[in-house]
Amino acid sequence: MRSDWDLFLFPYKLALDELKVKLKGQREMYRLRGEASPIEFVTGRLKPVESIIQKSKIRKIAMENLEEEMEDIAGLRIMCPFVEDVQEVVELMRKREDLEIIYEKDYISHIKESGYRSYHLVCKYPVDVIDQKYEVLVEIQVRTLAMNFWASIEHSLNYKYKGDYPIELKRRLQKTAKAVYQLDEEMSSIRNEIMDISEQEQDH
Ligand code: 0O2
Ligand code: 0O2
Repeated sequence: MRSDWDLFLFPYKLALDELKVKLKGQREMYRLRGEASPIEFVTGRLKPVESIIQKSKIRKIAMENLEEEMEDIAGLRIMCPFVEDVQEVVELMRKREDLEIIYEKDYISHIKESGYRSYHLVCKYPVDVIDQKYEVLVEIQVRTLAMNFWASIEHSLNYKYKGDYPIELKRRLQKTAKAVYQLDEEMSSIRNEIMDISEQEQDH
């Protein structure tokens, strides 16, 4: 058991704080250029110590291997207005020189059975702490506002069944996920139509 959790978690906290500032900076740049930002807002969370301990037991991760084997101690979430923005944000992340992407999981093309959709990037991010350098793992989840609405509520309902819902509830949650998917599609379609009309007006 570790007794130095605050010390252990500090580089992860620093990584989240730095990345939030950088991503909010990117959003501000879009605004200053008068362009629509693919980033609506950014949140971050450190995994609570109890959750780290619980997950390490379930996944059989030894405490001394947490840094290498637990990928979501630092979690960053980037919310996008439109579904096309998710790919744009992923491209922005791929271009960053301060971030090394280890692997990606596309739960938007490959929707989870629960109905969950999001694009995950597991990355390595370097932080300097006085006389030490760390490379911490950060899990970045990129999703639309609508996907976030669904995932946040489904997550909050999950406490009782831990994902193992009775079939009827599972079916109803899948149905709400489908409605969210249709909402994203329709919003993009409306946006495209408005953009087309604006372009036609400019041509005349
Ligand atoms: P800004 O410039 O308005 O984004 P923090 O440490 O405060 O940066 P934390 O603890 O990681 O953030 O997450 P928190 O406090 O839940 O939310 C982070 C930012 O996302 C806050 O903005 C919130 O206002 C914003 N936010 C959260 N939920 C929503 C939402 O549903 N819609 C919108 N548009 N924004 C949301 P900041 O950081 O204060 O500043
Ligand atoms: P939190 O912090 O409470 O959100 P692992 O990451 O090791 O747990 P796995 O299966 O490889 O395991 O990860 P996965 O499924 O790629 O991503 C895990 C995270 O994605 C979860 O973190 C959730 O944030 C989110 N997620 C995945 N599936 C669902 C789902 O069906 N519903 C919701 N609401 N979120 C989902 P945790 O572990 O829940 O931690």
